[in-house]
Amino acid sequence: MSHHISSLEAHRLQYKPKMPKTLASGRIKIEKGSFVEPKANAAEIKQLFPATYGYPLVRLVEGESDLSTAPLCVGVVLSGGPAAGGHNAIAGLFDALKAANPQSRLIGFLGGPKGIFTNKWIELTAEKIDSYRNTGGFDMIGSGRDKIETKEQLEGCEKTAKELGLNALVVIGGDDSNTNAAVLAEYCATKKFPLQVIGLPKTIDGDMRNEFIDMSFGFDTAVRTYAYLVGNICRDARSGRKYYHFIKLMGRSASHVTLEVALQTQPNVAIISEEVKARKHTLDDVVTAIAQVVVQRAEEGKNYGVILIPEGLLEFLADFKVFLKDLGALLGQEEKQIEALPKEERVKFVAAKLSGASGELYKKLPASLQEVLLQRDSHGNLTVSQLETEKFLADLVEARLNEWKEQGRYKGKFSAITHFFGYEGRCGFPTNFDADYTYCLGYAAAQLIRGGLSGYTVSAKNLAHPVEKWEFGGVPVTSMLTMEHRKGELKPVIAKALVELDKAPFQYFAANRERWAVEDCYLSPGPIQYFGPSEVCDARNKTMLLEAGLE
Ligand code: FBP
Repeated sequence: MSHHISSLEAHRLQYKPKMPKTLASGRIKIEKGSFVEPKANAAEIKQLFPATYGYPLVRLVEGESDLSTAPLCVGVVLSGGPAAGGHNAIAGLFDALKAANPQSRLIGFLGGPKGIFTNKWIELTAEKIDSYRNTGGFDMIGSGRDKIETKEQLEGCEKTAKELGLNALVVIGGDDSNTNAAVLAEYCATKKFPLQVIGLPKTIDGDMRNEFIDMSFGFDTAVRTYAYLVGNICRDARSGRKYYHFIKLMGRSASHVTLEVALQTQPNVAIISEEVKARKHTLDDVVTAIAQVVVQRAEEGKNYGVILIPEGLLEFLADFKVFLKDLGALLGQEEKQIEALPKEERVKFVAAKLSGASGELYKKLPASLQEVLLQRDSHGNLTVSQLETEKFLADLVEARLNEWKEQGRYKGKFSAITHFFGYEGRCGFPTNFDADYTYCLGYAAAQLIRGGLSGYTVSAKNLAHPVEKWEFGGVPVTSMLTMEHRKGELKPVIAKALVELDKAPFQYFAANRERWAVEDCYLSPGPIQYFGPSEVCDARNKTMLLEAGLE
C-alpha cells in the first residue's frame, strides 16, 4: 500500500458506488416531458434566454438506446466551495463516457471556471481518476468562484472549446454556477457554436434543489460531520456542566444544515433563519429567545447548553434586511472607490456614506463585523463564513443576562464558548449516499451529453429511497431561474431552496424543541460509518426521510 494515503483512503478507493438499474444496464434512453415555466419573472427570463428558453424536462429511462456512441471530448469544471463527492461525479462522468466509446476524452479545467477561459486544463486519465475515487475534496483539479458571465469570459470559453475540440462542458456547482452554465449554453446556442453545457447540483448548503432535484450533493456528508462534532459537544456540555456552546454552522443562506444537525443531535436551541424572517424577528428578539432558555435551564440547575446558529442569520433579521440592502447598493455604486481605499479606511468611508437607520446600525456593530460586511464574493454574496455571528450573539446574550441578573430575573452562571463548524464538513470522504449519488450524477450527465442536450442541470428524484428507486434526468436551467438583486443589480439566478416552515423537517423540530430546550435530550450520532450494517452506512439524513414521509 502507498505510504501517501491513509488506510481508510486505500479501502475507499475500492468502493463501488451503487447505481439504479436504469443507469447500470447501459440501455438508456431519453424520454422528453413537458416544458415548465419559471415560478417567477418568466417574461424577463424568456427575454434574457431567447435561444434556450422553453426546453422540456427529460428523464433517463431503460430501453433501446439511441444515444450517440461517437467519440466525445468533454470538459469538466468544479465551481465554488468544495462538497464531498465531486471526485465521484467526475469518475461517474469518465466511466460513462468510456463505456459509450473508449476513444472519448475527459478534460479537467484547473482552478474553477477561470481554467476554462484561461485555457488551463489537464487530461483526466484512468490512472488519475482511479486515485481519487470516493475521496473528498476538489483537489483533483481544484475549484474557484469565478463567474462565466462577461463577454470576455464567454469568448474565452469559446476559444478554449474550439482549440480543444470540446463537444460538451459539465459545470459542477451550486445555484450561481448552474446559472452561469445556462448563460454559456445560451451564448453557444445563439452563436450556433456546438458546445453543450450541463450542470450538476452541488453545495453542502442543501439549497440547490427543488421539485426536480431532491438534494444537492455534499449536504449529507457535511451534516453528518457537523452532527458528530455537535453530538460530542452536547456530551461534553452535559459532562462538564459549566459552558454554553454557541455553534455557528455553515450554510450561506438557507438553514437546512442547522435544521438537519438539530434533528440529528437535539440541542437546546437551534435558530432557523427562515422562521426568524417569517416572524419578522429582530436581533433583539433572537437574543431574548436564547437568554430565556438560559434562564429556564438555570432554574433547573443547568448552567450549560448547546445553541446552534446558522451562518446566514443576519440577512434574515428584520432590522438587518433594509440595512443590508442599503449596504449592498452602496457597495455596488462605490465599488471602485472602496476598493481603492486602504482596508482601515473602508469602514469609515461606508459609515459616513450610509444614511439614516442603516448608518446608525452599521456604526453600532463590532469592528470585526463592520469589516467583513464589506466583503462580497464574485457573485455578490456576503462572505458569511467570515462573520463571527456566534461571538456577537454570545456577547449580546451575556449582556442581556447581566441586565436580568441586576433586575433579579436571573440567578444562574453563564460562560460561553464559541465554535464555527464549516470548512471541516466540506471535504471529508463522502458518505456512501454522497459517493453513490455523485457517481450517478456524473454518469447521468454523460447520457444527457450523448443525447445532444444543453442548458440542463441533472435532475434526481426518490433519493430518500434505496438506490434502485433513484430516477435521473434533466431540468432546463431556465425553468429554475428567477430574478434577484445582486450588488444592487437585477440578475437571473436559480432560486435558492430555503427551509419551508410548513414542511415535515421543520414541523418535527418545532414540535419537539420546547422539550429539547429544558430537558437534555441530546443525541450522539457518532462519526460517519463506511463499513458495517447497511442501516448505518447507507442511512439517509432526517431532512430527506421526513420530506419523503419515511420517518
Ligand atoms: P457553494 O455554494 O459554492 O457550494 O459554497 C457553499 C459554502 O460552503 C457556504 O456554506 C459558505 O458560506 C461558503 O461556501 C464559504 O465560501 P468560501 O469557501 O469561499 O469561504
